[in-house]
Amino acid sequence: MRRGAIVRVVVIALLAAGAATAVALFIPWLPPVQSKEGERIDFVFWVVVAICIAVFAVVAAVTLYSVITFRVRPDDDSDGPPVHGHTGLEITWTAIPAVLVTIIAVLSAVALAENGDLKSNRLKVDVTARQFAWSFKYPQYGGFETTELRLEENRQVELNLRALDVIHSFWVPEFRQKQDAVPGIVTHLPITPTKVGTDTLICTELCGLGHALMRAKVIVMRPADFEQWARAQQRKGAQAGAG
Ligand SMILES: [Cu+2]
Repeated sequence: MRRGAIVRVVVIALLAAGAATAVALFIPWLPPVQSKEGERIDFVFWVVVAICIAVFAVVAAVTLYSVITFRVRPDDDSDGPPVHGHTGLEITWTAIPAVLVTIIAVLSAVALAENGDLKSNRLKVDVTARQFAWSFKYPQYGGFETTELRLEENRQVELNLRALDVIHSFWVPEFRQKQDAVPGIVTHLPITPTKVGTDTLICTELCGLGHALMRAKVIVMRPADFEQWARAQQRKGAQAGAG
């Protein structure tokens, strides 16, 4: 390749990378992340996006340059030159993706392992999914039951999910993770909320006519507020039991 050609390919690649980066950054694709596990997932996601932008830029630049430079002239009916491959190029375009895929695999494995790590001081909540509602039990606080999920800021919760009828799936977009609730088995999901506020739990497995309405409020509270609320619920449950 002549120097002028290389400069042209690089300029097109930079323009393509710039356009793709703008699309990635200036459109709010994801809701704000509000859990530690979600932050790790987002990190892997953005690394993959960056790799995709780089690959896209190279492919777009070589394609556009070739289409413009090597297009056939009018009345040119001759055959193109016979090309039998290029060993150096083939090794390059096999080795680079192998390295990239390995990087993604390692980052994903580390994020998954860290996200599955259970802390000893975790809150435990038994989640029950049924057509078409969620309910939540707090076994560490006398086992009272609610229809909204209340969690503590910066304290890991281990959700133990059960389904009473068909497969449902637990999803809070701000927490990023999804976990199916499957009849007959108990599935688990650790979450560490990082922001006080209210989000929405959405069933993300088509589970019947009321699927679209199968939602519940998720309220992340300051530790002291959560403790106060949980103790109050526990006392109420104990009184109702005694009555
Ligand atoms: Cu459902």
